[in-house]
Amino acid sequence: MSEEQKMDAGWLVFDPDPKTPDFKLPEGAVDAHCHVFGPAPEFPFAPERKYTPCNAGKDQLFALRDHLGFARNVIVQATCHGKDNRAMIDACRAAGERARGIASVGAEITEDDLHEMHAAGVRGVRFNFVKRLVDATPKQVFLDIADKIKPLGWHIVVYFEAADLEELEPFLRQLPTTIVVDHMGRPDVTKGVDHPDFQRFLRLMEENDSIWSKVTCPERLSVEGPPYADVIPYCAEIVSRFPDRVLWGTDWPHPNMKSHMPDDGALVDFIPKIAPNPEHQRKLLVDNPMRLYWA
Ligand code: 0GY
Repeated sequence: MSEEQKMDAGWLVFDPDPKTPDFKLPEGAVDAHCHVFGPAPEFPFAPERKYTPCNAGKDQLFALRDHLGFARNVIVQATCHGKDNRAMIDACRAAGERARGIASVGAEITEDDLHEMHAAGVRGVRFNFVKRLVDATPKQVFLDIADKIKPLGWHIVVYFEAADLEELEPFLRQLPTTIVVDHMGRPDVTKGVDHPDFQRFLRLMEENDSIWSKVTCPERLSVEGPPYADVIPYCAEIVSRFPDRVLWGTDWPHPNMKSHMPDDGALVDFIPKIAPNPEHQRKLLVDNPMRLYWA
């Protein structure tokens, strides 16, 4: 790794030896939220990045996929690579039909670029509103990108924090495609599911069939830490109310985790706690991601 791409001090590296999950994933399960970082010598991190992670390349991701029992991955462009989607696209190509991708693009993206990405397996773009991760982008830029990707049948992944939803809601209602919200819109789990911020998110899903949620990242949202019991009610509420519009993923290699690094096998064991019903498990892990990414 070159000198300027050394990982940040205090950065935790992903667990190299996760447990074999006790929960047996259904046949064809999809890890619908994970990333690749570099490796930096081949795929350098973006100059505008807000953090420098460890290297976590496609071979390590595919080994984790097989170890946990997943059939497929959805690889989401991480902010440390900015709008340079080469590492994600390289991983999608290497996985063949076993991976799909979500890209980050700018206003300059052309139809040809989008078609090339589609051929590699990309099926959506990510709009990020988390202030510690990205500089702000004018909403009109995102709306223009949305118009460009819509004809390909792609969707939009959005990442924001609960307190920002009120301001974002009119914008989200304007987007012309399916919208997938990362990590349930990051509820503050000390506040309870009845808190107005989480209720606002549930109402948005209730009123808009086009809005999906990833019921992901207990390790990121939890205040208590493993086994993340404080996050269960939030995920369980969304899964039981919107079983046809939920996705699950590991979030490997877990960017920006400073308190602890989760065991990815233990994260898989979290699934039956938030989706106890086997039919809901099948929708969450197989039917929903297949419909959105592989149809
Ligand atoms: C996640 C969460 C985070 C980071 C990113 O693209 C990213 O850098 O998504 C975070 O720091 O909360 O989904 O991986």
